[in-house]
Amino acid sequence: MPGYTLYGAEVSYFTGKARAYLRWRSVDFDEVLSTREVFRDIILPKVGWPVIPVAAMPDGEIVQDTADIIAHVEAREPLKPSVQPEGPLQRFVGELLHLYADEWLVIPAMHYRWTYCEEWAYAEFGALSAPDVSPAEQLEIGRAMGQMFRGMTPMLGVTPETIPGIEASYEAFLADFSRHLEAHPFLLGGRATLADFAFIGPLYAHLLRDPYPGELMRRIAPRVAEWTARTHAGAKDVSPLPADDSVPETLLPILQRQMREQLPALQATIALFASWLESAAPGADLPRGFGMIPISIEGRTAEAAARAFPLYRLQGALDAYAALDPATKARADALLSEAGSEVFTSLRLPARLTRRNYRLALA
Ligand SMILES: N[C@@H](CCC(=O)N[C@@H](CS)C(=O)NCC(=O)O)C(=O)O
Repeated sequence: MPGYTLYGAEVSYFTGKARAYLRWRSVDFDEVLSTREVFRDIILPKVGWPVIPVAAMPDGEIVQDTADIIAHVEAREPLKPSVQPEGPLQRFVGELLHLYADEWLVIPAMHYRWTYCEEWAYAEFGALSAPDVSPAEQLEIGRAMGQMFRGMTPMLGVTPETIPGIEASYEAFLADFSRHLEAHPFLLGGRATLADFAFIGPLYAHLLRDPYPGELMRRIAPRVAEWTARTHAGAKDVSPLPADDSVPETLLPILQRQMREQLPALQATIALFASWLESAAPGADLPRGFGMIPISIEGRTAEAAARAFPLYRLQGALDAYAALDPATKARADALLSEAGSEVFTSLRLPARLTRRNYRLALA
């Protein structure tokens, strides 16, 4: 039986997430570098816009968005254990961490790459895009491509004012995650789950592999560097997750940071989404952003784009919360209260979101 194909690159955040998952799942897959030709011949004609990773299923179906790629592979490969934790509380916490890794740790990931590794990143982008041309030509191609990504950093709220806050927050996150890893091989316990692969997004391609943050991580958080390399290599499970659906206490500081930093940004984005909805046609595609919102990281504030996609990952976490039975919901509420956010339980999306034609749309 033919296997899966993953179109992507080492330098890409979300390719790392999909690659680590496929390795852990032990399915037969080839990775194809997303060169200019692959964008022209496969990604743009099938997906309609330039994005990686893209996966081809064994029957040729093309899937984009890492959560959809993972869900499609899970549905086709009824292997145990599932990438999702067995316990509903564990599953909910896993979706919160998924939201944090995909849509908030992107801030330090982009900051460290584009503030400290700009020229290096241009060379990397050029080498993947046009592997057969000279290094000088690669640099030119990489510069044109990379400048688009570099240009996204102010939109994420990376500014001279916030940079000290972003660095303080990231270093504190590394310390918290290191303490967690002293007690547990993976986020929810003895085996890898969806949240681990989501963490690989920022932590592998940008924060371990890029030279400046890679040196920083190895120096101040060697346990996180070891976890990142191990999980990216295929995450050998050590033991099942706790059967009582418990969640490691050492995750609390990470959840507290998420609730403090990311939740207010999500709340502000929901308010702008609600205004946008007033004049949106049923089933409309969502814009990439709804305007600007304030963000605050370790007391440093800036305006950032109110990005639409985080609302889709938030919907995943809200769905996992809504699926809890009353007793488990009470445990989730206690955890959220310890994490400093009772607000989460009252968050509502004013409309349901879906993916249609590889884009985010109103359901
Ligand atoms: N939510 C998407 C995000 C994919 C994504 O943002 N990929 C980056 C590279 S790591 C990209 O190609 N971005 C292009 C763009 O956003 O225009 C996923 O999970 O697959």
